[in-house]
Formats: sequence, C-alpha cells, structure tokens
Amino acid sequence: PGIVTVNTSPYEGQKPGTSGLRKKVKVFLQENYTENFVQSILDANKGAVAGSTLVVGGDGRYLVKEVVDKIIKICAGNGVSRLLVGQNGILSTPAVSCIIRKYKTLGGIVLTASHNPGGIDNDFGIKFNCANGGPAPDATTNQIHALTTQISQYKTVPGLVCPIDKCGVQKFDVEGQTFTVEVIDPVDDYLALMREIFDLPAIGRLLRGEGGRKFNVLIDGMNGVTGPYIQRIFVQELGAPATSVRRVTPLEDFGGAHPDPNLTYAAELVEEVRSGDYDFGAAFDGDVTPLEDFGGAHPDPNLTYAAELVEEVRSGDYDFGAAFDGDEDFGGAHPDPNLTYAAELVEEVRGGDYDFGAAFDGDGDRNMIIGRNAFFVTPSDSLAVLAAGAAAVPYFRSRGVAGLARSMPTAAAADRVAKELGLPVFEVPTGWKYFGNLMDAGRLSICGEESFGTGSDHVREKDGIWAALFWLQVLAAGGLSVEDTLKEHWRKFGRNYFTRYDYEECASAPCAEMMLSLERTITAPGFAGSVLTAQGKAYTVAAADDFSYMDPVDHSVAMKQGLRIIFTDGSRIVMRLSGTGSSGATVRLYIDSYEPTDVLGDAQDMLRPLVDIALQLSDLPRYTGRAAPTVIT
Ligand code: VG1
Ligand code: CO
Repeated sequence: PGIVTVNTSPYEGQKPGTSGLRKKVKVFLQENYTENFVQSILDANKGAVAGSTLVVGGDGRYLVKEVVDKIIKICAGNGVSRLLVGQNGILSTPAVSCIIRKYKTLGGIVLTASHNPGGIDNDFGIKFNCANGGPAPDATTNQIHALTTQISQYKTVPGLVCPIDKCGVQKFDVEGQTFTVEVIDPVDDYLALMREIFDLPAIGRLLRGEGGRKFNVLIDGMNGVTGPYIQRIFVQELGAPATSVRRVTPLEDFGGAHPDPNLTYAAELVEEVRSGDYDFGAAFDGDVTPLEDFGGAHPDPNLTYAAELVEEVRSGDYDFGAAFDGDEDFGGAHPDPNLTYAAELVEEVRGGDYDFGAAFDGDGDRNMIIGRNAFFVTPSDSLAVLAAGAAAVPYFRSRGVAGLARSMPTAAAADRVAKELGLPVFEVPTGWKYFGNLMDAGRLSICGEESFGTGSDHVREKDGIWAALFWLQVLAAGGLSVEDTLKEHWRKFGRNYFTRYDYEECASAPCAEMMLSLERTITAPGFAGSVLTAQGKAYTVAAADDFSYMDPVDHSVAMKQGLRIIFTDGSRIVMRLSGTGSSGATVRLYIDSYEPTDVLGDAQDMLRPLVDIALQLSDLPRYTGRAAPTVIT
C-alpha cells in the first residue's frame, strides 16, 4: 500500500501533563486530533524514526484498539520499520517499559489514562516513552507540544490492514520498504523479567500454603490491564487458587469503576479482605472483574453475578459494560449507579479468608497493598518497608541497592531507611519521569510516590505487580503478617504519619487563584518563623516555598512543583494541582508528620491539626466550594 500525506491544522492544548496527554475520549475523536499528536511524537524523534522499532500498547480502555490501528498506519507512513504491538492492544505500562528495554527499541507509545475512568464519556491518553523505557522528560514533551502547535500534515498508509487479535509477525510492502508488525503476547516478556528478579518458587510455596503457613491472597485487577498478568502470574505461575484473583478481564470502561487503587475506589477489595480471612491485599489500577472464567467451573458467587450483569448489559439498554474485546456496540459506556452499588453489595456479602490483598490501576503501574482485616499500608510506608527488606529479593541481593528516591509529596519514611543503610536518597518532583536519569546513571535502585507508585530500576515505570511480588517475597522471608511487618518497621524507624486529601474536578480558575494567594502568603517576609496553631497544637514554620528541582545528572530544572510548608519538627504541608486530570482542577493536599515512638495512632487523628492549619491558610473551602475532599488516603 501507498503513503498518503494528509493536510491538517493544529489543535490547542495538546500539552502532556504529569504523565502524557489525557483528555476526554470525545476530544480524541475530533478529526485528526489523535493523528496530529502521534505525528508530533514521531517528529520530535526526527532523524531516528526511519528504520526504527517502536512498541505500542495500552490499558484496554475504550479507543485503545482504534488508536493502535491509527498508530500502525502513521508509523508505516513515517518509515518506522518494525512495531511491537501487544495482542489486542493490551500492554501494561510497566510491560511497555520492559519491552522497550529488552528489545532496545527507539521508544514506545502507551495508550492509557491510567486510573482515570474509561469509556466513551470518560478519559483516554497517549504517552511517549523513550529508549530507556521511561516517560519522556520535560524537554521532549515540551517539544512534542510545540510541534502540535505548528503541524500542517501527517503521513499515513490508509490501505494497510493489520489485525492485532492474534500473535505473530505480519510484513507489509510500503512503497518498496518492508514494514513489520509483530503482535506479541502482553505477558511473556514481563513474566520473564519477574522470574529473573524474584525467587518465584518461594512466593509460590507461600501462596500454596506449603510449609504449614496458611496464607490467602486476593489480587484485584479492577478490570484494568493487569487482569491477564494477574491470572498468568498468580494463578498459573505461582499456583495460587483461582479464587485469589478478581476482576481480571480488562474492560473498556473498567466495568464503570474508577480504576484507582486507593481506599475509596478499591473499597470492594478492602471490604472483602476486612470481612474475610486474607493476609495480604493489593490493588492495581483498572478493574479486574473475573469474567474470564465464567462458563468455567469457578465456584464463585461473583462470577455468577458477573454473568448476569453481562447478560443484562448485552440484552438491555445499558450504556455500561461495553467493553469486551470486539463488542464495539457497547460504546457509550458509563457506569450505572445501581449496578455499581449492587456489585459492591455482592462483594461485601461474600466472605473470605485473606492474609494479603493487592489491587492495581488501569494501566498496572500503581498498587495498593492491604493485610488481614484490610490493614492498609500507606504507599510511603510501603516504599520504606520494601527498601528495608530488599535483601529478600535475588535481584537486589546480587546487584545491591545504589540509592533510594521519593517524590516530594511522599512522606519521608524511606529517608530513614536510607540513613540506616547509609544510602543516598533523592527527592524529585511528582511524576515518574524524574526518576529515570538517576536510574540510568546507576545512582537509584528503589523509589516510590505516595500516589500508590512503587518501582525500581528493573524498568523505568512504576510497577504494580512487581510491588505485590516484592511484598510477598518480603513476607515469605520474614514470616510476619503485613500488620506486624509494619509495626516492626515503625518500632525500628519511627513512623511518618501521612494523609492526602483530593478535591477532584473543581472549577479551574478559583483553584489557580487559591494557589497564587497561598504562594503569596507563604513566601511573604515573616512567614518563616511564624507560629501556626490549631486544636491546641502549635507549629513553627521553618521554611516555605514553591518546590523546584535540579536534576543531578543533566542539571535540567523543573519549577513550580508544589507549595510546601516545612515546620521545625519536620512536619510538612504540601499543596499542588494535579497534572493528570482531563477537565477542571484537582487539588491535592498532602500532610506528613514524624513520630519517633508514638507509632500506633490513627493517621487522621494525628494529622487533624495540620489539616486544619492547611485549610485555614489556603482558604480552600471558600475557593473550591467543597466542605470535604473527594478522596482521603
Ligand atoms: C498523579 C500522581 C503522581 C503520578 C501520576 C501518574 O499525578 O500524583 O504521583 O506519578 O498521577 O500516575 P497528578 O499530577 O495528578 O498528581 V498514573 O498511574 O496516572 O500514570
Ligand atoms: Co497508572
């Protein structure tokens, strides 16, 4: 087939945020909107694109397959010689990173809006990752944005027909050049990497209850991309019972759920582990509904229920559940509150017996870990516990740990571990792209963010399933429950109490005004040194600023990364606006405070005075019109 040059004109606002370009699906459906952005990504790599190999895949949400098809055609039109595409367009974000590195490709295009809801009325996203496997740095995303403002043409091969539902190699003759598309199994390469990193047989023995220790897990894919990974790794590879996984079929609308593994949106998992008998729980972004096995012999009331739901959606007049591979006519998906409510009810009614729960977000890079009785592990603590327990993992035993890092709003629990181990610790702005240079330079091994992100230099993205396996390896080696592991850690290191308040989808203008006004307040002369009080507690301001960061490797500078107030006792208030939303503004308020010995308190009680100070100082309720946050973590 032949190359066609299509005339186009720029769209405003194609500016990647914290993690790629994220907009409503309907925005991406505008004529040439997606094509413009993809062509701009390739143009930003000018010179390197011709003859290159790229990776393409996404989290299974609505529009992924259509956009994969567009990308295949545009890559063919731009002289790319080979594409590695996940089967049915499915690749988790960490798997893309793994595949880029393993096959030394020029980079990859990740189709995800992560934890943002999916379906025709919700979000879609496109992100470019570089040859190191990590999200493009600011310099590259700024260049891509600049190109989108000037674009006048894109190149495509409209006549190229390339199905992606079966693995295998397809070759095309594009005006005399061979263009190869290799449709690959989404899990194979990732699983191979996990086998190198972990002692999987030891984790398998724990999950199968060998050695006399009963240990039940519940792993929740939240209908996002991790479903096939969870099924393959936890059930097939590790031999956990089939009842150990839930919501493992990627749905285009995530079943109408919000695939964000936190206490609010993974409430089902939390309830199930709380009421049941699990010793570990983890959640990942994206919804994992166990539809895959139905029709099979899975004696799980959930599956029965799910089957009914599917039938109801199929035969009825619902806009929800659109999302099985190939079922394009369920488009227009959006959650039906009754079905959602009923699903939770069913989950709650179902009892269990779990020691561990894990859930992941839509694209599989986030994780939530809970223990028996749904004992919640804050991501900041999770990072610290894993860093302290790294010796349990063969990968770190053989390579050592060069350094630790966390994003600025993340509580400083990992810093205490670094101190104990004599390791450097880096504090970077929010967003995984800031860890990459340090890893490439061999200065950073394990890092994390308070937003349910944990990772290491095995790839250049945060990695949900890896984090759950890391936890299981630590638990298998240590012999303690999740809760006792944490308590032991706090006894040794003290505890950084942490909470985050999210105010989602507020009006943008007043939030911008609030941030400006707060910045003025905290940078005014005399603010440092002043004493702020609430509920009888007094805190003296040691310093306050708008966080900026200079990359220690390439000396690039990132400005205005969040307002922070640091008190003399080390407590902190941080406030920033989200860079991943697709409409309106989301305000994030982060609070942390260190206690050396009083480690068993309730975080909300302990941090209440600092929350009050933050709300008074910023006047947030007035600016946002919100009396309470959307999500408290
Ligand atoms: C959020 C989190 C940040 C994370 C980013 C991408 O960004 O706070 O820590 O790196 O999402 O994660 P923001 O700008 O909305 O606060 V994901 O799983 O959405 O790729
Ligand atoms: Co994600």
